[in-house]
Amino acid sequence: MKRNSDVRIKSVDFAGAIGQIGQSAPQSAEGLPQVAFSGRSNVGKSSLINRMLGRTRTPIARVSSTPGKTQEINFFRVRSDIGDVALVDLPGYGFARAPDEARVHWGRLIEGFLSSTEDLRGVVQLIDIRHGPTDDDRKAIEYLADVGMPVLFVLTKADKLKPQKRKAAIAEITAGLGVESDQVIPVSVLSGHGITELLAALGELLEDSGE
Ligand SMILES: Nc1nc2c(ncn2[C@@H]2O[C@H](COP(=O)(O)OP(=O)(O)OP(=O)(O)O)[C@@H](O)[C@H]2O)c(=O)[nH]1
Ligand SMILES: [Mg+2]
Repeated sequence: MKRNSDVRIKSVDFAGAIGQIGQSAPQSAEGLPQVAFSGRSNVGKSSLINRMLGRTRTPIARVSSTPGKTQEINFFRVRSDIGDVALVDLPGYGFARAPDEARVHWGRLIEGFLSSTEDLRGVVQLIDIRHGPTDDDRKAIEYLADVGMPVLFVLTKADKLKPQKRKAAIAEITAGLGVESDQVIPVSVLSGHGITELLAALGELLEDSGE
């Protein structure tokens, strides 16, 4: 067994995917509390999941520098000492080259999932630390607030800014979002910065939601 930061991951399996609108979550993820990762395409959702699970060398979630890599809703079943949980890798939005048809499909796929799941305990909303929230991010955040979903904000690619700029960006984005600073976690999958904090915050979220 290996330790990933302070949280011990006991096992990780790919549980399956939702590729079609209205399809239900894979059976082997059924009954597990779910945490979904939301954000624009290329922001780093799949990379973050791999890093959290200690799977950077043998990625379990597919990563690409080409936006639009994740097209399905992928479920990863995790057993860990913060509990058993399904991490849900959502396809990214705001993919500039996506035709309208793909955008509509994306919306209906995500909507179908969100409206059918009773196991979703929270959403990790990813925002690129260099750019702050885009218009699409704001729409996603608004939607999550409207449905009363607990949200943790992760600022990705923190390694791309020098320490001083990073600090300023964190303060600015946190103020702009109007949330508490402990709800905003800067991360880097390259350095591992913020991963311990994120796992701890997820542990708390799962505890608060009765898991
Ligand atoms: N420098 C740096 N690059 C990162 C970091 N996280 C992700 N990346 C890079 O960003 C690109 C996109 O990462 P993905 O994890 O595939 O992004 P995604 O959000 O899953 O994208 P979609 O599947 O298209 O929605 C890849 O080239 C990653 O290597 C980070 O913390 N630092
Ligand atoms: Mg992805």
